[in-house]
Amino acid sequence: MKLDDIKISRAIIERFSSKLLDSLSCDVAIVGGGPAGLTAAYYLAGQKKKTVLFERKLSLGGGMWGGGIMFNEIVVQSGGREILEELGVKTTPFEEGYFCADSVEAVSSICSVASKAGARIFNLFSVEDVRIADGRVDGLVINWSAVDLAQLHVDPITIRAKYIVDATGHAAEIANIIQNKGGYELKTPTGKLMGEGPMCAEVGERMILENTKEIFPGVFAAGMACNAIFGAPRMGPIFGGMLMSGKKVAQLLLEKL
Ligand code: 48F
Repeated sequence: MKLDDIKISRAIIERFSSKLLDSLSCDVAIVGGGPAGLTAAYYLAGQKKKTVLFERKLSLGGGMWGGGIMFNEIVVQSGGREILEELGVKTTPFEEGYFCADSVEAVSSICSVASKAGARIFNLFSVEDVRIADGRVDGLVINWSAVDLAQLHVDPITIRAKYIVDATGHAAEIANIIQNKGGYELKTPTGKLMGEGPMCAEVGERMILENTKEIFPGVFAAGMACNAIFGAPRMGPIFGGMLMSGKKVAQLLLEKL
């Protein structure tokens, strides 16, 4: 059989278009493909919820690839270990209560199980705005990341979602858009995006689970974005909180859907 270049092009265009068209309306749209967003996608898609995830970068995994200071090992506590094992990631006990995993194995495994569970994952897409109607977010405004990087003036498109997850990490980009662009109050004690505090693994990891909740009608936070929104400490290269937060947000949304 001779390979036809045009057929290859048509396959990509048709298959991608049908994936994107089928994602224009979904149960949950997750912004950010770091450990928290991917874990949430896995648990939601596994329960047959139509889950779409947008990641700005070429590769998924957010800050997990680099472990700590680019040493590609991650540390988790026992709650994080349970999730890693559920996701098929091998863990190695370090000292009592501390477990390690290879960050490359962790990221690639979580991507794989989330995708195989049925999450529709779109890399190279930036979420640049939200759609707000009747005081509730009901959609996302998306554009090619290349448009953003090249600072081109190209209008985006919109997708509809029953719920949105802000899993954008330290930047808490969706909360920022709601507050700074929309001028709305968030469901924080001050009504504002409170900003993350200095490092403290113990408090940061505890608070992240408390802070995994609805931050605006229709929008939930997961992962580091939670602590950035609620003024809690960062926790550095311990990743159990990210995984547990991703699982918790999925459980909260499963109760609602
Ligand atoms: O930063 P990130 O890994 O967030 P996370 O899942 O995990 C945090 C840890 O990596 C680490 C930590 C551990 O203690 O503190 O930082 O909470 O992943 C966030 C992802 O979201 C993407 C971004 O490129 C990254 O891969 N992202 C951010 N804003 C947007 C976005 C956006 N507007 N549109 C699409 N993707």
